[in-house]
Amino acid sequence: MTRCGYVALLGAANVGKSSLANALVGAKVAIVSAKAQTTRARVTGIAIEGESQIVLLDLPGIFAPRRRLDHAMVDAAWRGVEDADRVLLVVDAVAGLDDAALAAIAGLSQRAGRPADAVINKIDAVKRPALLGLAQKIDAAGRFERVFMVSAQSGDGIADLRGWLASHMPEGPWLFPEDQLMELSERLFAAELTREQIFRQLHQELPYSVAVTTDRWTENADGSARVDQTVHVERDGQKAIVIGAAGARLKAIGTAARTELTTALGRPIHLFLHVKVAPDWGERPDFYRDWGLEFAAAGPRPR
Ligand SMILES: Nc1nc2c(ncn2[C@@H]2O[C@H](COP(=O)(O)OP(=O)(O)OP(=O)(O)O)[C@@H](O)[C@H]2O)c(=O)[nH]1
Ligand SMILES: [Mg+2]
Repeated sequence: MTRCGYVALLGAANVGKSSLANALVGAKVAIVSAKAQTTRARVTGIAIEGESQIVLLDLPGIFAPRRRLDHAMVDAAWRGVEDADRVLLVVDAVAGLDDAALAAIAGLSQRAGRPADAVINKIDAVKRPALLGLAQKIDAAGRFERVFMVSAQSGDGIADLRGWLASHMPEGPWLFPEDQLMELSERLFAAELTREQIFRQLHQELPYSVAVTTDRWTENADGSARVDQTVHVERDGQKAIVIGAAGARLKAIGTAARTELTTALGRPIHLFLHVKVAPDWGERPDFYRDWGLEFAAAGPRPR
């Protein structure tokens, strides 16, 4: 008898949802950075435990949206919850139940009927007594079957959580081949790895003004591939920062992204980055469509 089901990772921004998805899968499927709102759209990672396939929906965080993209991100998070068999509310052990965490719990309580557990992540960063108080508060919400304590970073508690999820997946055939780790295309995954470096290497508001697309993917006879991507920025000044003095920043971004992509795909990749000013990318439906985001999530708005 096999089991297979969808598990949505819900929570505030930056609590470690993507890190947790990677830890549960045992491979990098989702990008991670120290900045909030790194994840912009649903990323599907696939974990296997015994006879169970656990399809993890890593989602954008819940936050107060302002731009059109923000609205589409929060909308994607709630749609992910609605598409899942089970929900994991992820809470940051350090941040605790802040406004965004409470908003996630409130929204989840409105969506009754779907079983949910809570996960306190980053337990490596706090002392034990603080954890117990937080676990009690989460438990008092009355919405969660179990409250787990884990560290996606150290791996502490991950095997327990995976085992629990595996035994609570609905009975049924596996939806993905055994060796498949994610549902994202190579082109989109490659764009994500470049955006991850932009979130890691550039600061203040700049990463939020950037989108990355893979424009061409050319297979070479020797098994390597040439990948051409565009880094879209909103203003000229941002283009200069992304490129950096004598092209140094763009080179560092490209080198790090290429290394990650080569490792993930297990073959040499030649990555070429182009930077383009596209002031309106956040208002262009094609950017949303590629990522499965709802362009009109916030309804039509005057420009
Ligand atoms: N100390 C510690 N840090 C962690 C742990 N898990 C994640 N982090 C860090 O928390 C930050 C955010 O991690 P992400 O996985 O990107 O968080 P997220 O919830 O997916 O964030 P968004 O996509 O922006 O909503 C990164 O700097 C991670 O390295 C953990 O178990 N312990
Ligand atoms: Mg994330």
